[in-house]
Amino acid sequence: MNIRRRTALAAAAALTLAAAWPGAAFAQKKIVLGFSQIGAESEWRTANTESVKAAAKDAGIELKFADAQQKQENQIKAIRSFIAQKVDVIAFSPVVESGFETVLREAKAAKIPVILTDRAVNTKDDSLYVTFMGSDFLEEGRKAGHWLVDKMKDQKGEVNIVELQGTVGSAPAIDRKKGFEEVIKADPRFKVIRSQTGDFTRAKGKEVMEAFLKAEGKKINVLYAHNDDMAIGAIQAIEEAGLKPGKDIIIVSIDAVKGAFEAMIAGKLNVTVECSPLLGPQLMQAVKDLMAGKSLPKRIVTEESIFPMEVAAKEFPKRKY
Ligand code: GYE
Repeated sequence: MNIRRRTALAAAAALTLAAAWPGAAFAQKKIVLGFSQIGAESEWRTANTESVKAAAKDAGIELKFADAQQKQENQIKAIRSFIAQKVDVIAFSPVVESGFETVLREAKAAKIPVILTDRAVNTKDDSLYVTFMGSDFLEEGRKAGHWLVDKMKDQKGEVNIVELQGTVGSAPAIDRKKGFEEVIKADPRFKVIRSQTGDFTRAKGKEVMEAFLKAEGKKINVLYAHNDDMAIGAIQAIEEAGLKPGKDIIIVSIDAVKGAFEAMIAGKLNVTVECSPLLGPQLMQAVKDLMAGKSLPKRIVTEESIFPMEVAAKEFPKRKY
């Protein structure tokens, strides 16, 4: 019997034994997953990181975790290092949509499957990743728009909106803007009078809202923030300007993190559209399925809801992030 055949037989025997006695000395080698996280820019992101780490632990998957501090170059470096370390699977949440093709090709050439979590890339070659799991950001933007249109239905006159966009070039910023516009453009009373990025952070959200207030003052009827953190930062700016957030300015945001529920209970935020960061368990399941040779759907969409201020106190105790 040649060596290759003998090795194959031994491996098959080890697998059978490992299946019969999980945890026995023959136990299979741990799956190694390289995960490149965007950063720690928001409450959402922190919850996402915790979910991924906890789920890897529960699944017995060895996680190599890299934080890119919101920089694409760091993500590319991390992915290259995962390729060099020959991890079994790479997963990452791309900070922006474009510019990842080269490194994705390198992973493909090294035969390491890539799973996109949370954010998408805008490549035409979808053979560069196995699946994309995460929310439908367009739909989130639409939900925010529909809520606002309904809220304002009895109001006369113009509805002047200021918009705090997420990270420039990121999938959630692009799609949340688009989905919202799609809905509000049906009514000419709705106007986005200022729109600028707050990079998904509280500090930037506050800073940009201060500038909006300086420029437009009491003209502002509505703030649409692409995430709760920026809305929370903006709430501070609005209060410091002597106005009442949630009353003088209606505030619509996205994520539904605990901080948003606290703001809603305090009457300062009117509504938040849910975007779940708890992607860890389904990511680990996908990694295991892949390693077991199963094929995955190209798109796995997270199911989500919307929470207006009126239900905040009742929902708060049930929130997991
Ligand atoms: O909404 C925001 C975070 O990509 C969906 O990133 C995510 C977004 C989330 O920083 O809070």
